[in-house]
Amino acid sequence: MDTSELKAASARYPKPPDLTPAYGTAGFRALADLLPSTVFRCGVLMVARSLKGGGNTGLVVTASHNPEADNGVKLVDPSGCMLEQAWESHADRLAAADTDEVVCAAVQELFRTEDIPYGTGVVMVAHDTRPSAAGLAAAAVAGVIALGGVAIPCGLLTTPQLHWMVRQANASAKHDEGAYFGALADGFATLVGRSPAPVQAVVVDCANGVGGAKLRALAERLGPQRLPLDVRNAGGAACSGGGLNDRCGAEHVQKERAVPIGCADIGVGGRCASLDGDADRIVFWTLADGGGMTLFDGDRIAALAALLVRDLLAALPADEHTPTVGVVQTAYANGASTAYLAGLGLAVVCTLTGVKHLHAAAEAFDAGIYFEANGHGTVLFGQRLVQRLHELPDDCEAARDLLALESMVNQAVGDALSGLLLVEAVLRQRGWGLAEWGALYTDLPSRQLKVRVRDRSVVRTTDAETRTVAPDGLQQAIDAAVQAAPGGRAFVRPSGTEDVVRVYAEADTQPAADALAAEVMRAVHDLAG
Ligand code: 16G
Ligand code: ZN
Repeated sequence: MDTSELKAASARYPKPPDLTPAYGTAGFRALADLLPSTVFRCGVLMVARSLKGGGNTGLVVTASHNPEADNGVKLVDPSGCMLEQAWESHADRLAAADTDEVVCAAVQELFRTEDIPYGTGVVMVAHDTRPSAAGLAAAAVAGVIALGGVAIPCGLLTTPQLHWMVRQANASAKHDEGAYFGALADGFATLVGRSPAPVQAVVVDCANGVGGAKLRALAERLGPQRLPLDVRNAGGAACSGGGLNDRCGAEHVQKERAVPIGCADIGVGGRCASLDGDADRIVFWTLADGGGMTLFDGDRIAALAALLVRDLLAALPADEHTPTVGVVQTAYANGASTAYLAGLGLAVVCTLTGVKHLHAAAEAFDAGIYFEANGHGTVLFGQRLVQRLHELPDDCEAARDLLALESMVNQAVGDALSGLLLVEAVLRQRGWGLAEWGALYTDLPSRQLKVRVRDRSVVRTTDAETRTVAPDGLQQAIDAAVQAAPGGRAFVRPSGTEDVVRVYAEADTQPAADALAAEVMRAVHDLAG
């Protein structure tokens, strides 16, 4: 393999000497200024992945809900899903190479160990709205070209849009942005039928990110008569004082339970939603009578999705194979939501945090619903079920609705725009408002805290992060604290995206949940600090 071109190109993207980038929960993230070498090398990597997987791959420059000065890169496999986990170590090795020679050696080693055929890999490259994003996307393109690949510049896209496009492209299906909006809008139109649109527009806080412009385009495609939307914090000229993810967006709303900026005029009971900076998460919220916020998080979206899927599958004609349905959550799912889903008679599975883990577990079902409490999730339909739905007669309404759902809900990854339509469709079909949605179950009071420690990797977990195996004594301390709290549950895990250990606690009352979280935090300080 002649690596002279790669070496010369790599020299134009030198790695800062002290930087050892690590592929985190969903890719690389750092201050944007530190990232050109990492992104260049990811471009190189995704050419190799394309050659190995025999299809287009994708790369999107974004740091999701992180502050505007940060950036990052998310990598898309030929399936449209996130990069195969076995390749994360290849990404680490390449990103951490100290010299251009080591970069070339790492690439040669990769081709050898993975037995990659030589050829022309194709990488679709997109980016979010960060000021640093276009420059970093150019670094990715340079990386693609340096390994003899073809880069398809896709410009400004939400992360889920790029995942969707890669998946469609490799299925030789239409994969332009118009096709994406069409899939979502047509699916929604079928699901809501002729039922009248709500009088009150849904207010959507777009975190001043890429979701703003994309939601506007989707709204236009849907038409106000189908779904009236009031788009806020759309970025650019419509930016209401804050920058990207600054005091707004899904992460802010879910973690702080605070009304986003630009939404101060929202009245009690208004139906609102917040996206994150790259529009792969959505949570709903409203203002309660006393002024407090009521949050409708990913767990609650999963409950609506589960009701819809369960009922539609039950309405299909009997078949010798009854489709399996499962809901996948993480340890962060509120205990009340887990109990509710189990009560519906559905399989409920708990996995590690991070979409890649939930997605993989959901694929085991004919219909797999997964949502993280933070609002990232989707509904996956297996091949066998989709084929059966296509074979059923045209007048089978349940089959028609399920196929509409499959088209509306991004099959590659969680998508805030799909999530918005999913919630609206289910509420509309049932004639429900937020009150009925909220009444499905009552959340157990919970508290999340972060602890800064010297080295968060000393905390090691097992059983889908619900228990710790290190450091010594920590799990015993957590068990003792949980025992003392009525209805208590608590766990800790090292964050995959921030230099902190996260603490989660829930209990029968808010003071008890707060006290349990504080007690567990103390134990982390004492034993892992
Ligand atoms: C990333 C993950 C998200 C996870 C979060 C956990 C994807 C696309 N995103 O944002 O799923 O909930 O990390 O962050 O996988 P943490 O490790 O800092 O708690
Ligand atoms: Zn995101």
